[in-house]
Amino acid sequence: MLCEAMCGLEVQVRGPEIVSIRGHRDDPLSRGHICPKGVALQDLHTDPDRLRRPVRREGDAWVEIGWDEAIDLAADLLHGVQERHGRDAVATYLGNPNVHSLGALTHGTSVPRTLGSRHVFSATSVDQLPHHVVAWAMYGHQFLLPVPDIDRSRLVVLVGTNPMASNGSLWTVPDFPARLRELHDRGGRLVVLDPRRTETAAVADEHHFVRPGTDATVLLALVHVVLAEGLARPAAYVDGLDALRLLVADFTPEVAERVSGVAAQTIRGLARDVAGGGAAVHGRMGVSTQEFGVLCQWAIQCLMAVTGNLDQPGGTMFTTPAIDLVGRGLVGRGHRGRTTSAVRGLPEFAGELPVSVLAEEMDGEAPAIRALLTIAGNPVSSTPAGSRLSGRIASLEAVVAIDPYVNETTRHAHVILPPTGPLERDHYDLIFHTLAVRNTARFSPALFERPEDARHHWEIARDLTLALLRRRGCRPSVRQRLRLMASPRMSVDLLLRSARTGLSVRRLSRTPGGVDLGPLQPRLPERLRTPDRRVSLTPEVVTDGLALLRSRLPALRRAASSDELLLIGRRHQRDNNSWMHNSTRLTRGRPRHQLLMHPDDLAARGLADGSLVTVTSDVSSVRVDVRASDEVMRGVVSLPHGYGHDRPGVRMGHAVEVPGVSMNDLTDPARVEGVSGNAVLNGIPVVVTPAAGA
Ligand SMILES: Nc1nc2c(c(=O)[nH]1)N[C@H]1C(S)=C(S)[C@@H](COP(=O)(O)OP(=O)(O)OC[C@H]3O[C@@H](n4cnc5c(=O)[nH]c(N)nc54)[C@H](O)[C@@H]3O)O[C@H]1N2
Ligand SMILES: Nc1nc2c(c(=O)[nH]1)N[C@H]1C(S)=C(S)[C@@H](COP(=O)(O)OP(=O)(O)OC[C@H]3O[C@@H](n4cnc5c(=O)[nH]c(N)nc54)[C@H](O)[C@@H]3O)O[C@H]1N2
Ligand code: SF4
Ligand SMILES: [Mo]
Repeated sequence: MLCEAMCGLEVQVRGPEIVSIRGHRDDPLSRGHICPKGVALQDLHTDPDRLRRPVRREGDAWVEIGWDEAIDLAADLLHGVQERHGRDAVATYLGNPNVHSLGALTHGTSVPRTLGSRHVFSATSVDQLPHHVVAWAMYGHQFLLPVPDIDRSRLVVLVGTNPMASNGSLWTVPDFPARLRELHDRGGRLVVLDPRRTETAAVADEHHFVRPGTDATVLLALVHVVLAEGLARPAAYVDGLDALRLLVADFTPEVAERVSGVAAQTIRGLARDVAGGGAAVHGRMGVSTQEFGVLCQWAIQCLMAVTGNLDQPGGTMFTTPAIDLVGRGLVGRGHRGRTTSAVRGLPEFAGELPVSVLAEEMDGEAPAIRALLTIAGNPVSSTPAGSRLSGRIASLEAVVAIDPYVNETTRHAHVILPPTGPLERDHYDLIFHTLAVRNTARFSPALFERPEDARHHWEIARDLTLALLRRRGCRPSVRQRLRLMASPRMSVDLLLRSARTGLSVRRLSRTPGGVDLGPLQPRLPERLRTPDRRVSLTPEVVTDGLALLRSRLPALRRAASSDELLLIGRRHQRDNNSWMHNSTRLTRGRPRHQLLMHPDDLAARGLADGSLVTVTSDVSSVRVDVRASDEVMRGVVSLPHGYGHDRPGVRMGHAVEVPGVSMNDLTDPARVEGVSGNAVLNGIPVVVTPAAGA
């Protein structure tokens, strides 16, 4: 429940105590795997700093209040702002843990829907928005995201993703290390492209450094080679091969080499290898949260489609989940540009605006946004120019949070509504079964009953929705009432039964490890949601972005030979975005907050390993200790995000010895991906100097 791998866990309890947490051997997907974060659920469960009852802020102090009072206060605050300034004056930000909470998915969105503001934001636009835009443009649905069928692949190519630490993303691949071993045992290979020699690169057969933000040239060159050498063998439902050939004609391996540092020879070899079949190419954070994120995701989809690896065993495939979000229309197909942000005019996608505009919409004499509701989110730590955003949030008329922690953002809240923890609630993974390497289904009933004075996320959402409606003098429709009153368990049961797979909550409860529904199956063209059930390789919304890349090539080429430093992020297996830093289990050992820099770059600046340095971007500067490491390529420095818990009042991060800094104090909201508006979090130009007074 903490990451996308959705491992089945076996928790032994004695009364209210947890005795042990282990991987569940009978889980047909995770096969007994567990990582340190899974074990740390115990620390989360017992953490005294985790809120169990609602709190209201009085100055700098938090006062516990009852649930009725808290819901009323939250509704009064949000409704009051809407009465005074209109519906759009309240913004909602939905954070990452929403996708890991069943109740948040079944009920949570009723609150922003009821608020009816166009200012809805989420962690999607600091993460995977380019994937959704490309899936929508090529396959007709934002959630038609193919995943590498690693269990049958011959070749896996990973670009800007580090599953040894992250356990996979938009790719539910629990126990990646074992699956990689099996790939190797079959004689298969793993190739990694990353500006850092990551934990995944270290176990790969090949690792190539790539200069941050230049992957699009490499990926387009791969497509170029396949088409130029006559290696294309697309399926019959694929259109636009000739148009694609023209579009990528100038993206030769030589052009890519000059800007990215990846040898033309390597690109040619890799293209031929991918074209040989049984190959899956997957790109994640590193190629999503960068300047050309949409072009990167598009090039990867084109590469898979033209080489015939799309929808084939061993290639990239679509799932057949028991609860089919796409097939049953439970998630909309997506749409783009129905509204735009007021200040910069960035387009919405699927009803959300890019979070990079959040702070600017709070600016000025008559700001568009006057109140903020965060649901399982921490935008001050997770989105660009966090410090600046923090200042804006502090001056809002109303701030409400549904969150179990006083984090860098919720410390500004007027009231916090904390939901139950992951071991106190029922769980069925609606999202990640849709992205898994094997079709399975699992229902996990709550391990502990929720305490009398605690509330589930779904109950909070239900009560807040009803309280908001009451203030407007509205009554919920019968359908709305039914939907709000049905527990998540009932919703899942209904969805399972109506899918006619023979599954139900009762049936799944008999097999706690989960039910195996078999390997991934070819699903195209039936599963496509494009009007003509065909795949267009050249959707204009995407290919229009090529002009910008072309115009940036000279600058990228110059930068490649300059001494400019580019900042990239980093995830550690025992970090979890901006939270879980209260767990001693996860934080003990060597500190992990430092800036990594290549020894040559340190020497060139006269900096000593371990010294305190100032890192300055266009937005801000931070002081942090530097660690020499040839893991990062020359010209690249790396900081993890989610650190810097020393802001006043924050009750997260007490287990980390050195608070570190928030990487997002350096990232720049002005730098967004051109098509989607997704934040650019990698490849940030920075200057590193000795810290004054150090
Ligand atoms: N520079 C940089 N920035 C990044 C990234 C990066 O790689 N580099 N990664 C980005 C990515 S991929 C993501 S997803 C975002 C994450 O960004 P966010 O979603 O904004 O932040 P999280 O750190 O996940 O914070 C989640 C909050 O949810 C709360 N929470 C946990 N469980 C629950 C629950 O069950 N219910 C409720 N209501 N609350 C809960 C936690 O207490 C915590 O306060 O960060 C992004 N920011
Ligand atoms: N332990 C742990 N697991 C997690 C999380 C966590 O915080 N901790 N977060 C979860 C979440 S919300 C998500 S979204 C996933 C993310 O899952 P991943 O995408 O696998 O995670 P990252 O470690 O951010 O991997 C991004 C990689 O891109 C590289 N990179 C940076 N810039 C570039 C570039 O320009 N080009 C290329 N080719 N590579 C680049 C980085 O060096 C890094 O290795 O992880 C999930 N799992
Ligand atoms: S890999 Fe992810 S799902 Fe599995 S135990 Fe770790 S945090 Fe949980
Ligand atoms: Mo994420």
